[in-house]
Amino acid sequence: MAEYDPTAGLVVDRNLALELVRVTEAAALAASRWIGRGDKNAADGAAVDAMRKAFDTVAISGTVVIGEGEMDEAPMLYIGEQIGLGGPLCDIAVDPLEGTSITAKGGTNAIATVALAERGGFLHAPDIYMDKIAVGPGLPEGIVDLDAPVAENLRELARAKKCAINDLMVCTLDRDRHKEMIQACRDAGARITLLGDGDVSGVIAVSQPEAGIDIYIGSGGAPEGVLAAAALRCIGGQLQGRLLFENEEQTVRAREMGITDPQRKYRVDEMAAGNVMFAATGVTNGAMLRGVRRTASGAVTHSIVMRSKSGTVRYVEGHHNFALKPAAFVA
Ligand code: VTB
Ligand code: MG
Ligand code: MG
Repeated sequence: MAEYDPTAGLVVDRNLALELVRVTEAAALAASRWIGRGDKNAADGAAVDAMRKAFDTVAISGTVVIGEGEMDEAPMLYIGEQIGLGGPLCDIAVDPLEGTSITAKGGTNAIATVALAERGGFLHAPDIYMDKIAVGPGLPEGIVDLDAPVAENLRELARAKKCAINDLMVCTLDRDRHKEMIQACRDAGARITLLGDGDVSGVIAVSQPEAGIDIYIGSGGAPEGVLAAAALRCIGGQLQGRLLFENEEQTVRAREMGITDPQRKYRVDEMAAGNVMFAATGVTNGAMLRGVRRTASGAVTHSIVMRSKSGTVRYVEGHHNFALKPAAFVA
């Protein structure tokens, strides 16, 4: 008989985090076959398919709450889908290929990503835009705010970081809708990094000192906001998010998903509460992760995995041997 292990409950937890890496590795490997081939839907489909299969080997009773869409529009990893082998009840947020266009063009920063929370831990964000503002750890709560003018946010941040505004690096998606905000940052004297796609890693960058990003500002996918919040729960940092409703249909849909106050500004712990885990694998090279590299016999993957409970962040380099395990079965 096995000896009594007072940390047994934790062991399940810990192992689950590493299991998630297998899931993101599988999606990244599948997507990597489509890098630069100009077909973002094929890349996305390959990632979704591989991730879905990989979940079949994970010992959870998971419900997809942030997924590929509604049941009638997404065949796999749709919202409400039950996944996993059976095990602890949990909610799952996925973006099997965050950066489909980047992948199709062979650009930078595409990742495969997953987050896990205890049942009820994630905001059930509809697939609409979310306004986001994020800064790294160690700053006073509320130092920046979605409702404050850009110049004021930058001034406060520079003051707290004891630097000049022109030392600050802002990160945002390169979109026409951000024109005014970008101009306001430039007028205030800050520097800016414009991303083609991929605001999950853009937001996470604020909490990675080596990324050199001081603040993320701008609107992107709400599901991506929840995934980024899951990561920040583990590594610290502030993210404020507010859903952006463009029409009545979206408001109604959100109400059905339990969102009663459309104006609400969500903090990290309101988007990703309780015990949370986050994993991502690079598809193409980025500031956070290296992309999938093909070798003569297989591929090398680079992943990050973290847990809110311990705050431990691990980088995992996976060397996959396709002679023993073809890419389709890497999970
Ligand atoms: C962002 C970005 C994603 O969607 O969330 C973005 O991180 C927002 O939508 O990679 P727009 O492209 O319409 O600006 C993606 O680009 C695609 O999911
Ligand atoms: Mg996606
Ligand atoms: Mg996405």
